[in-house]
Amino acid sequence: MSEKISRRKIITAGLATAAGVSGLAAKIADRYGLLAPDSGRVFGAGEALTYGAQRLLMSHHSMAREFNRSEMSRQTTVNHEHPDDDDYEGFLERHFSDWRLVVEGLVARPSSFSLEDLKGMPSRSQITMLTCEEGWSFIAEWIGVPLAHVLSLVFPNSGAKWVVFYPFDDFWGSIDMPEALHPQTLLSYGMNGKDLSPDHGAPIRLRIPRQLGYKNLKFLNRISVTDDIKKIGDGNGSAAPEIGYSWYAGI
Ligand SMILES: Nc1nc2c(c(=O)[nH]1)N[C@H]1C(S)=C(S)[C@@H](COP(=O)(O)O)O[C@H]1N2
Ligand SMILES: [Mo]
Repeated sequence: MSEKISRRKIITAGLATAAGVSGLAAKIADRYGLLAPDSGRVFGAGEALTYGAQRLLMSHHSMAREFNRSEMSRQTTVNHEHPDDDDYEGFLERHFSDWRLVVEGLVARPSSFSLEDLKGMPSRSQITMLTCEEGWSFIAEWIGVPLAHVLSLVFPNSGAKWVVFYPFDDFWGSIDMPEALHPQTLLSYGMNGKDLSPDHGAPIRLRIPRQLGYKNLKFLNRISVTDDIKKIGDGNGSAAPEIGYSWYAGI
């Protein structure tokens, strides 16, 4: 762990020095797809370098740690309860029987899937840690369908670079394709042997154990694939930068 951190620091420092000298690092980072969407902001240069350094260090297949059953937390924590929203409350009352996840954008076959459809797809269970940026965490078992599988059903265009998530609240967000196709990135419908509770994100949430809690978007409604993240919202890739958190939240 400490070895990884020091390697990361060295690379970040290297890129930072290059940036300080010529501003070339950002150009190179952009050229190789290593620039985070919010890199134009105040903390932008640093964010670009963190994201870039992690992308250089980690192959797409480096895995978040998975735990044993005996290491699961006795209690789970909720941060941000389910939305106080008429549409959401309606779906909840009807046990999401008429809810459908819309998957659209730069794809050959825009589709929508019911909760039953999603539960019928190949599933993956993983015992991982959810870590909130506020300083708490818990270990639980999440089950869901790999996002990669759902994407394979809609045929993203070869130019597709980002996957954007729209929940029932305003906390929209996005991830890049390597993260979207990672085997541990799930559209999760169950936690600790039960359906996801509303406060933990029903009907489905993004469960992305390689990134901090706030990237794990709950209460999903729609997913869109795009090649141009700058056109969405204020162009920073998610609602998080608007409240001071970086777009990229790799652990
Ligand atoms: N749609 C939506 N997703 C969200 C949030 C939110 O406010 N809205 N909060 C995030 C934050 S900050 C954290 S730490 C986790 C918490 O997940 P949990 O409530 O299941 O512990 O959800 C994330 N996903
Ligand atoms: Mo969080």
